[in-house]
Amino acid sequence: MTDLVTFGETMALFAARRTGPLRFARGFDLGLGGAESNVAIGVARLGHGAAWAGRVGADEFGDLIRFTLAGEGVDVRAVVDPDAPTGLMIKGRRTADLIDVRYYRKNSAGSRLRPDDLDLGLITSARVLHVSAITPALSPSARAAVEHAIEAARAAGVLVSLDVNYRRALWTPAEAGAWLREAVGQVDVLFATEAEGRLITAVEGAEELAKALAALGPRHVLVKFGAEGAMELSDGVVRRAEPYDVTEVDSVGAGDAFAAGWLADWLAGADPDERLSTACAAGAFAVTSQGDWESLPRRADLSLLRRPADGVSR
Ligand code: KDG
Repeated sequence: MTDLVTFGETMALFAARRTGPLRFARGFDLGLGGAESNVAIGVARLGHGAAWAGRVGADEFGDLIRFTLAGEGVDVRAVVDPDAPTGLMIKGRRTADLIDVRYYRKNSAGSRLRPDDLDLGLITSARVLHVSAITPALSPSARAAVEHAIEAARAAGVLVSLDVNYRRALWTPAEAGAWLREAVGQVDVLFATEAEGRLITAVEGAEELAKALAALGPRHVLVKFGAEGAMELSDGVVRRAEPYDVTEVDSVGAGDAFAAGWLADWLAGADPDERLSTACAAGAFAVTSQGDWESLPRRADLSLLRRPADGVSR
């Protein structure tokens, strides 16, 4: 039994060291990234049990993913696929402020995820199932896996959380919108940016959008404004959180960190204001260093953002 179960594709991540066109990058840092495994790491760092399921290739990158996640305390339920490679994500820095992500994931092991890969007993005995709308865009079998897991979790009374995480490299806004409109009625928690929310329902204004999304089913709607903070609509009550003042180095993964912070505090039974604040703090930590998840906070780190005037913690 674990607190949170999530699954999806995690890829080997090559991050260019130099700014400029990718062909001049010369050197790359090797790591890993995947929206759902980023959430699993974030939840584990904040003190809760987190399991991640997915498919990886029988290759060095698959080993990197399995061993790194296990090292972060995540319960890894990976299928090692001998017939497909681990997918790749290449992160370039086109300018100092513009990150350019490319995927090499078509027919990857992760995209071959299927319903049989999931341990339904693990899902139905958890407190939270977290999925992203990246997975249904990967392949018909991956889509079936998400739908199957949501159905099983709902039937067992497990909190179902969905992060839109729209990836235009994988599907069109119309395709994503059609899937999301079906899915949103099956989930308890929805994470979206304003633009992502409008894939589901074309309503202007963040508060009106959140209300329109909540009317479709989710009890908790989280609208993220990036560096401008976030808004939550839960049980008809709107809360807004100001952003933390940090220097942004790499914004990729901030949304996953936000979801991890929110879900960890939901698991902890935190007060809703504190829960939203933890979500924003986790998102803020995520942008402070290179990598999609490396700078995610532990509980003790959260207070560091209320930092001393000289910026030194002793
Ligand atoms: O949010 C960041 C993640 O999504 C990233 O680590 C992986 O982009 C990714 C994807 O599509 O899975």
